[in-house]
Amino acid sequence: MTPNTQHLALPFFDDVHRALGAGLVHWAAAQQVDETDDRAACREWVQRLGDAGWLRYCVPAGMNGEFGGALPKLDSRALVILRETLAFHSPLADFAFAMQGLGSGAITLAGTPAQQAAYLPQVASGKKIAAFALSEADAGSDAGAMTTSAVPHHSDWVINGSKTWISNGGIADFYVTFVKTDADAGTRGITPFIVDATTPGLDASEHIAVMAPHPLATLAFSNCVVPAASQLGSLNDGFKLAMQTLDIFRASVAAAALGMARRALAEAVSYSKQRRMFGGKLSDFQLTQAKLGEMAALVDAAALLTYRAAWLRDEGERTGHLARVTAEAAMAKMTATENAQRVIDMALQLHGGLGVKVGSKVESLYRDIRSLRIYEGATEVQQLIIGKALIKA
Ligand code: COS
Repeated sequence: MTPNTQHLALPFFDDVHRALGAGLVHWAAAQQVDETDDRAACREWVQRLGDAGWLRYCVPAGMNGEFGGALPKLDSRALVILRETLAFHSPLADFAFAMQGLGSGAITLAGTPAQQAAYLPQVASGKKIAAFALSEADAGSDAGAMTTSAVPHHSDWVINGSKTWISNGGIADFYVTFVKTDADAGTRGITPFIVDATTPGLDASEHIAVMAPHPLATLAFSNCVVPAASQLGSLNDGFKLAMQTLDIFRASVAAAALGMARRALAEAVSYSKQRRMFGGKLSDFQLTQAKLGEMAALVDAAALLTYRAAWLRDEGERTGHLARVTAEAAMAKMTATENAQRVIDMALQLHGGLGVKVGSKVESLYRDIRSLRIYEGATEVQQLIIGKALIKA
């Protein structure tokens, strides 16, 4: 099944996005990856996405193309098109793509030229798998409450503590890890470090199994020594960097949800046109038409908010007036993930018994979508962000 690409004609997009979308649709439709083992499948997807050049959209090009990116800067609309299209085909392919961007995002935003040169080209080619380590058992929505710490030791830092729900945990080559460098300063005492997976004192072997397969692990840091050169950005300024990274990727989570919702709608339309019932087709009934109409409107509402958030950020980069797009990204993430859950549920209902049969597309989408309403800021966090922005304005 191939997605409709009419939305690429919207004025949010440029010709570069339209060409990207058209090429990607054909590539994605031709890919078949056995996803029985999520870790092996994720590695396979990273390799394929790297070989095909799609991961080049996860990093910027650099002044002379030295970082390997496809475009001069991280382009939110390209990320949106890639995630939407990949998620339509395989939520795991989308996940593999997205984590390369999220995991390296803080290096793109605040890395030194040496850090960028060491990591970004490898992320763009798929030779290194990236991860973003922010959450802890008692610091999920309240990210500032983290307790994993780094203390200076000679010219190094020593990390102790634990991170959890880390996507790509156990298969990543490096973890951008946010830790407390001033225990009493709350969100103003956090610094990220790039921790290579082979660093002694880092254990990523505790895998977490979730309802829709996706590599996740808990990371244990036990006197894990990292060099001063692995510090990312200014000391104690890491919370803002984490939030800036999320500002970019939250709109892309919205796009992933949108891709899944578009797939569910396409499956529902196709099924309702062939399913025989009461002497006609399922699509003949007004109840079915009303449901499909509602689903299409939920999808388009999500799409417009998602494209607006991405366009606003790109426009800020282009004009040099990069205002915060936190509230717009939050609206997109909240609406697209919540709407996708409803659309997928309605698609499943239209499939009747087949909808809950293991192996049917709507059954796997039903499981795939659920975590998107939680990760990278739960719906309730997005509501809080939007509300706070309104009060501040
Ligand atoms: N860009 C730049 N700076 C930002 C920012 C953003 N998007 N969001 C917050 N900040 C800054 C604030 O301006 C504030 O700066 P000052 O200390 O200079 O005043 C600082 O960061 C703290 O902000 P705030 O007071 O809003 O922080 P809170 O502790 O209240 O937390 C929420 C805010 C809940 C929004 C934040 O913790 C959050 O996003 N949590 C969810 C985390 C998440 O997504 N986890 C999933 C991880 S990835 S799977």
